[in-house]
Amino acid sequence: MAKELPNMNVVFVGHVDAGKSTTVGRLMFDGGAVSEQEMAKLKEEAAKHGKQGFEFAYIMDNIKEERERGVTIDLAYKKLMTQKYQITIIDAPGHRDFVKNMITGASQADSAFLVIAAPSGVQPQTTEHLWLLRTMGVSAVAVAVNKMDEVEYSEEKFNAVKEDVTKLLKQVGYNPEEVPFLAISGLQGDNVVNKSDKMAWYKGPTVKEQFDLFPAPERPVDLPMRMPVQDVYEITGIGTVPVGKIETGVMKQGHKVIVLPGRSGKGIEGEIKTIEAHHETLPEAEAGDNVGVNIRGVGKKDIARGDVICDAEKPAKIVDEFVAQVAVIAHPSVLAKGYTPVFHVHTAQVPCQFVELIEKTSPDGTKQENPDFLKNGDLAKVRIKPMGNLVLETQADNPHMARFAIRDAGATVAAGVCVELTEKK
Ligand SMILES: Nc1nc2c(ncn2[C@@H]2O[C@H](COP(=O)(O)OP(=O)(O)OP(=O)(O)O)[C@@H](O)[C@H]2O)c(=O)[nH]1
Ligand SMILES: [Mg+2]
Repeated sequence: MAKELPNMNVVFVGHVDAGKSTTVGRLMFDGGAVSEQEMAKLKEEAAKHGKQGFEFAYIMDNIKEERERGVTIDLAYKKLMTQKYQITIIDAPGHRDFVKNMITGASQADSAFLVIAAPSGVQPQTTEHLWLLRTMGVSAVAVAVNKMDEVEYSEEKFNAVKEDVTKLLKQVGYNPEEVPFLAISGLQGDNVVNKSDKMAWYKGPTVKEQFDLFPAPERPVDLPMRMPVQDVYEITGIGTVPVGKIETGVMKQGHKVIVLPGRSGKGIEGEIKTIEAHHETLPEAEAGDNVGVNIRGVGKKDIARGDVICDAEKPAKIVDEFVAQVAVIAHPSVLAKGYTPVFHVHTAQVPCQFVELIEKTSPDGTKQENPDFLKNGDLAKVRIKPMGNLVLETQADNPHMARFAIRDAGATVAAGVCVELTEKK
């Protein structure tokens, strides 16, 4: 049998209306996955809702409310084969009300396209999504400057957007030299699958070609097995099936595991009975795979979103307190000791309190010990206490389980990584 191509999960993110769904829809249509008839039907439906131009987005936006409003609400997935990879495309919503869904999408991704509309350039969720990609450990990013048709396919406009985004990339911690910029029009089909004949100045890849230029995802199979639970289903004939992405390690049938914190808060032990991906039963799965599992000894009441299925021999810890490096991205005022926002760590959401501000570095480079407060642009070392049971690891032990985003009042205010922790006894 021919060796299967490696899997890669690619998320499309960016501000609302940047054209993410349209670009993915165009990719499907020009790639032959959607027929002319189907396209004509979608066009008719878009017109019926007064949403002319949304027909390509409708390929991805299937929910009634999404089609009526012309916004993506939940994640949508599509498969695509390239020369090098089996790609799973994840189309994320850009609207600020649905950032939670975007975070889930980013947590499943190896690589990302940050889509920006050329006429509007960098927008609030452009910045927020880039920070979240970084936080969720998505290391390979490409920027698609979309709607080039609306700016007369101007190289000047493209370069202006590129300059702004380059600054942003540096701030967030990406090396701009490693981030390709694509000039495209999802709606018109320029440089999506087919090369555009309207931008002679553009020498870069198409979206389709860019997939194969992303580095092969790193699969941390040597670290202990960790699978944060995304959702839990009850399936007739099988039983309780937690689903999620294996972040690190290898999972096998018969594997002794512990679900942390689990309903008890102290962990629930079990044994992997079945592993399933894409309706196929697998003897084993590894880091990077999105799977559903059935665990002997673990029922519906024992496990929920935010729990982590761990190797029982080398379990993660439930933390009492931890020290983190935190970057303040967008807070309306200042953060001080006692601040208790919600932390998004892998798939968990737990309120945590800032108990000590140890030191900070301001954007101008000045350092201060025991500062009274933190504000936008500050990088700080902070001692934090979870107000519930939280599984987290240090950057040194397992970087895939160490990052978090801090959200408050519907916005991402900060992002960080755990550097030290003490275990809850
Ligand atoms: N002119 C032009 N319009 C575009 C292009 N791409 C998308 N649009 C239009 O932009 C609007 C939004 O497109 P979507 O694909 O729904 O945008 P999105 O980024 O998926 O939006 P959300 O998922 O809601 O965040 C629609 O009216 C599209 O027709 C493009 O390349 N050129
Ligand atoms: Mg969309």
